[in-house]
Amino acid sequence: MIYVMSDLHGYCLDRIKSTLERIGFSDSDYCYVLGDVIDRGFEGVKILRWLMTQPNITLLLGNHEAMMLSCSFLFDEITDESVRNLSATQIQTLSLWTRNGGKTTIDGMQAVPAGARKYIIEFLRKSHLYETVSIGDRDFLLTHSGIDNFEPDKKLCDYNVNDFLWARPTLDTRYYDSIITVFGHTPTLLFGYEYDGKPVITDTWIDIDAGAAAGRRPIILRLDDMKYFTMDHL
Ligand SMILES: [Mn+2]
Repeated sequence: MIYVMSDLHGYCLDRIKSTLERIGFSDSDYCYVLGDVIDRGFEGVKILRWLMTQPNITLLLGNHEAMMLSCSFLFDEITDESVRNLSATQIQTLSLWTRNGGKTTIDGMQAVPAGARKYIIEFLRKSHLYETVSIGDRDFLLTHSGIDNFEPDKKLCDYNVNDFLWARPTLDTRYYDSIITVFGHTPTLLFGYEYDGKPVITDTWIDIDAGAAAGRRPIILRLDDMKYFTMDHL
């Protein structure tokens, strides 16, 4: 069976693992994580390192991983001189990331050996922006934020990277008629209090961000039967 989760934002890795165990996630199942595993919470780097070892879990990039990648200049070797030599653009990029909760990830990266940092960055560089999966006769497009500047006939490869990372769909947004677009990024609560802790499911898309960035518990959705599970408590 195929599961999706999103926007873990440094949620406790042990709770993620215990939830997967509780719901019976096995080697023959597959899980996609739709980005934003890092920042705000404390265990983002730990989650990344765990994901790197999971053969049946795939990470797609979120805007937070993209911000981390654009700050990869930080992770080579941090010395007084390298900090003094940051360019104005690098300082701006770094400031955008720290304003978005990047501090916990920077601390997490500093706590791992330089060699391991290199592999984490490599892993993110190889991660994709979207993925398509089919279950029976249903097709799904998985991506972090939905699709900005959406046009039904436009090819996926013709979109701008940021269109998959920073979109803010509304309840009126419609994507493809015959492919369900699944994403996170916008906490479902923002669509109305009735969606608190639940996915939002419309005709053409599903949002699964239950709001871990604001201290809520993430959810895992099983695409085969649309059953969702709330993660174990911290
Ligand atoms: Mn996001």
